[in-house]
Amino acid sequence: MQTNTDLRMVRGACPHDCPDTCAWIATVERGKVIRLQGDPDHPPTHGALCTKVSRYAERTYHAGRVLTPLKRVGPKGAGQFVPVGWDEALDDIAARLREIASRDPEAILPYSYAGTMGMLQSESMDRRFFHRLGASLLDRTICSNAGGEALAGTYGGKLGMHLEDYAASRLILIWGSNSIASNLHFWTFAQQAKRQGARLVCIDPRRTETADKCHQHIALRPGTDGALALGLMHELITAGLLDEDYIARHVDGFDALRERALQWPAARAAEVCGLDAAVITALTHEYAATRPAAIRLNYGVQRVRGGGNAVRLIALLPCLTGAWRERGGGLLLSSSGWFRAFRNDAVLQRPDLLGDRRPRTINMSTIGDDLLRDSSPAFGPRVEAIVVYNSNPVAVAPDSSKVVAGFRREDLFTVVLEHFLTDTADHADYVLPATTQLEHRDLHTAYGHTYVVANEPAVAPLGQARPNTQVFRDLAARMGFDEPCFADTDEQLAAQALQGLDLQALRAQGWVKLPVPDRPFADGGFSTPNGRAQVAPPGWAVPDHLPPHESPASAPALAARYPLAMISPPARNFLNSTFVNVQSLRDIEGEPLLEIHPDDAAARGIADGSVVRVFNDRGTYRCKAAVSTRARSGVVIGLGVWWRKLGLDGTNVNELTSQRLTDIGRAPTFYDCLVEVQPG
Ligand SMILES: Nc1nc2c(c(=O)[nH]1)N[C@H]1C(S)=C(S)[C@@H](COP(=O)(O)OP(=O)(O)OC[C@H]3O[C@@H](n4cnc5c(=O)[nH]c(N)nc54)[C@H](O)[C@@H]3O)O[C@H]1N2
Ligand SMILES: Nc1nc2c(c(=O)[nH]1)N[C@H]1C(S)=C(S)[C@@H](COP(=O)(O)OP(=O)(O)OC[C@H]3O[C@@H](n4cnc5c(=O)[nH]c(N)nc54)[C@H](O)[C@@H]3O)O[C@H]1N2
Ligand code: SF4
Ligand SMILES: [Mo]
Repeated sequence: MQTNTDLRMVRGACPHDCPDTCAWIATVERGKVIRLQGDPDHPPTHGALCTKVSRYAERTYHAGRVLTPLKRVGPKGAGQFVPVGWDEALDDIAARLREIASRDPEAILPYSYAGTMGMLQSESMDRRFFHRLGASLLDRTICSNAGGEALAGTYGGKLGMHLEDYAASRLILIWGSNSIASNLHFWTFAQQAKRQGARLVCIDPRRTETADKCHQHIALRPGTDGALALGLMHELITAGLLDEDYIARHVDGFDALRERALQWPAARAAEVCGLDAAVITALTHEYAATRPAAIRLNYGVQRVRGGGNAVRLIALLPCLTGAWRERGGGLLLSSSGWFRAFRNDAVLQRPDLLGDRRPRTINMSTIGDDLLRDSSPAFGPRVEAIVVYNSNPVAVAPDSSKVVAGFRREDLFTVVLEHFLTDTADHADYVLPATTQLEHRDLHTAYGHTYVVANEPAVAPLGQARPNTQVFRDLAARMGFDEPCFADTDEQLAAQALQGLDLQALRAQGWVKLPVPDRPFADGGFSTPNGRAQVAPPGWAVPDHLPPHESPASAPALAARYPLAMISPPARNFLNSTFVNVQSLRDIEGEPLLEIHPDDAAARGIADGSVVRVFNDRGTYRCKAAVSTRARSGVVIGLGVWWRKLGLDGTNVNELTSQRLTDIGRAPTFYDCLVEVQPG
């Protein structure tokens, strides 16, 4: 787009790990981005970016940007570096990786997540490089795997309602989601529905800003959503509120589910959830009687031991009432599965470059333990090199004292591609300066809507920053990888990335909607092999409520010592640990806080604003207390994810979280964490 000679408008996509994947328009004046706004024509974005990404230019031109390659000069983890040239850095990195690979390429581990979700900068040339090298594979479980696998087992894919259709709902259960903070553009549609008379019900242990704006807030105990879903099913069954026709035609395994649900009268579920039974009964009748009724399920429910089972149970609710029949009825957890047929992942990522090799897989959620493991027949070789990009594991991975100990290993060779000196970059041997979304090309699919969004570079790379793709291209050349795919430019990668879509429309308007059917499961047609929703896919048990790893029910001795359940959901003005260093946003969030209910605070002599010690067997974290009824009693909340180095003692909430995994999906259990709190 062109307006006049001084100002240029460039179309792009928000790269962040957020369901909304907004389309943006950057205004560029003399080579500098002076303004970023939401695309008014892109239906999900609706012309508005969230507060944090409106500051993306502030982040991009931040004085702390890493703009040259840096080489470590101080002790591991001290963050002391000197600038070096790209050739020196890449030659040395390639030599080190070649030397390790000559002994065993599996001693090299890529570690990446969704700092950018772009198909190019997040999963293209990097994957080709590590596949060709034969490095260890990474199981990318840290966010959505429990719920994602659960949903795929139930519906056959990560599939759900159209975002826009929530405007037509008459009842919306916002379940495990602080939508105003983390899914703002869904909230816009929920508000439309509300203005037309819809009721909004928020199911969340914390009284979030979203809960404040809903008609009803159901503050259950963390990790008890499976019990709540079973309590609802019990009432649906016993009160005769099922859509028998929908179940008979479109659900497999209902008899076993009925048997399970009949063990969960409202009183039992209420006891587990810490609710009144009448709340569960009333919600059941409202859910069954209101048409259309929608659920916006989000990942907040699945960061506990039983998270996978809970998602399976909740995902079955709209199948039991036939809520899928109407536009505005059904459920959305993730829409990413709709993109599968249109993404050429195998072409971009080239798993065939592995040849016959089948490297071991390391779970990113247990990186704390895995960096500390010695070689063994079961584990394979000790990790000797780690290449981190699009992620900040030292801040975001659970049980961080272990993660830090791993990254401090003198014998671990660490390369970090980054914008800033994060907690992880501080531990690098080399930090390589990465471009931001304003400086590189990319293509984005989404997990909260069904549009592909393209990103054009708005400005030239700042300083010596390079796109991730270019770094892996350059490393491949130095490693002697001479397959033609390592020469593909970003333009060529973009041309390979998608199929079956109107790419001309994508280029012209910056986004294109997938041809997803209207009311996708109105008449069944799930993506399972037989088209029916599955209560229990082959090899899976009938879903049930599984108490958290750490709860009075499952670990009474532990609960006696650590009686408070801690959850650590995202702060509104940060994106995981991104933006924590943007001053204007940090000013809004203030400082790391622990929300604690007035009764729990009084019992411990804790005053609002005073410093507290939060601790368990894994560690201690000090921060200030916010005495507040946002926390229900028995639950404390540490909004995340702060940079460790900005914390009082150089730690953050993940000092306390555990590496134990979920029932399904090998995912972390961040919200399954007992602690005690004391003044100090
Ligand atoms: N502003 C902002 N937006 C973000 C992010 C961010 O860090 N900041 N992170 C992004 C990422 S990576 C993701 S995965 C998504 C996450 O998206 P969501 O999973 O929707 O995350 P939250 O909005 O924090 O919602 C989680 C909510 O679940 C609640 N919760 C915690 N435990 C339980 C429980 O056991 N049961 C129930 N019912 N609720 C529970 C928390 O109190 C919180 O309010 O958001 C994305 N968007
Ligand atoms: N206690 C607790 N811990 C959590 C969570 C929680 O709710 N509670 N949430 C978890 C969840 S849902 C997630 S998804 C993970 C997220 O964990 P991560 O994916 O590690 O997310 P971020 O902390 O945002 O770190 C992303 C980093 O990528 C960098 N980056 C961005 N774009 C680029 C790029 O183009 N190139 C390069 N080289 N780097 C780039 C950013 O500067 C940033 O430092 O955290 C998890 N950790
Ligand atoms: S973080 Fe989410 S809401 Fe904010 S601009 Fe990006 S996609 Fe939109
Ligand atoms: Mo996430």
